[in-house]
Amino acid sequence: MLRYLTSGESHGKCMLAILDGMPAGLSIDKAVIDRELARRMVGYGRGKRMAIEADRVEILSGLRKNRTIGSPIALMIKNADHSIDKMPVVLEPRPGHADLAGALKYDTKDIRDVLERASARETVARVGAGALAKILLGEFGIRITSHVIAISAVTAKTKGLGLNQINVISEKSPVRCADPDASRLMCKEIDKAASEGDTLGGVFEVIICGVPAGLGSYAQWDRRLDGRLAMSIMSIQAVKGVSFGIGFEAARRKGSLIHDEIFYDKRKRFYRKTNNAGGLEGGMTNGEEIIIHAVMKPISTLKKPLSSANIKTKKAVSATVERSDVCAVPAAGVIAEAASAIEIANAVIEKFGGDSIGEMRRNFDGYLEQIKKF
Ligand code: EPS
Repeated sequence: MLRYLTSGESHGKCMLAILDGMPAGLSIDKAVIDRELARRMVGYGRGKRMAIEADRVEILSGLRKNRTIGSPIALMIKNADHSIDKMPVVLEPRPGHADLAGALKYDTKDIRDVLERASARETVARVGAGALAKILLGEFGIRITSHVIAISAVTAKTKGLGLNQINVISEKSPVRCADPDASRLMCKEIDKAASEGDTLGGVFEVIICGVPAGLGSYAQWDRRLDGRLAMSIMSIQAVKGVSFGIGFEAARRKGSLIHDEIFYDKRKRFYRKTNNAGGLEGGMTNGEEIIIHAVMKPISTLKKPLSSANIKTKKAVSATVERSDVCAVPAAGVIAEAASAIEIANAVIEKFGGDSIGEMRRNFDGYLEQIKKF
């Protein structure tokens, strides 16, 4: 079983992740983790914090000579801005943030205690752990990518683009969008929102390819892989919805117009011409690409704040204004890649055993043979 915990406050000393359950014998290149951390930092609409930080991982445990040994792996990413004890008291909760519910729940008179951990800074630790999961998946030819398909009302047109084109174009785009025209409009919308003291949300797509059929299971509710993936992505700060394949559009179409018909060819074996299911049927992968869409709400720190009530005086006030981002949808896609990498890696370990990479490879190759002969 692959599991992880994160620790750390936004302005504490560092962010930490412990990933437990990685097989032994896997080579880990620290530069690969740093590359993922760097991808999370960029994106048009990010705030001033990203100019302060230069996120780099330190691997504290779990490796010998850059190889996994079956031990839990501890990662640390230092915060350049670590002023937690000097940060001012916060009394005016932001609508949409964890501020008020968190203060009530943990019985604190300083919302700073809440926002320091609720902050999306936490995701730097998830991206670190996810990068390790991606390295493991790479051994089995499984690749994960993401791109932004909408920011506010601007929607990208990416129909007909292959995975490599999506990758190349979106990695060059300031908003990680594979449609250059939409990219420009998205940046304009972000500028407009910034000048109005507002924030913007959007939708991103995660694509997972090279996944064999049969990961996850219908046998028990908590083994359904779509459920696990949805939980891991829903738990990303500000994500409000997750769907697979054609998602909510399924409500409008008849069964005959949505289910992906099955064909057989001696060379291709079982295959589909469509992928409306998004690669998952019965809580299991079906061998097609996994397609996930998720919506991120606009960030709740507004430069032109909404109405609130002071938790000490109880008087009507404007919500607190913190340094923040105008739009973080491009970063959210990278975080969702990491979150889904951990879930897919967990399912791979579950199916193919996880003590050593050699054992996993034998089991994986044997299973592919079994499918071939089916
Ligand atoms: C973030 C760090 C935070 C914010 C943002 C994401 O840094 P600071 O609060 O010091 O500016 O930029 O977090 C939020 C928007 C939030 O609501 O928590 C990061 O590292 O991603």
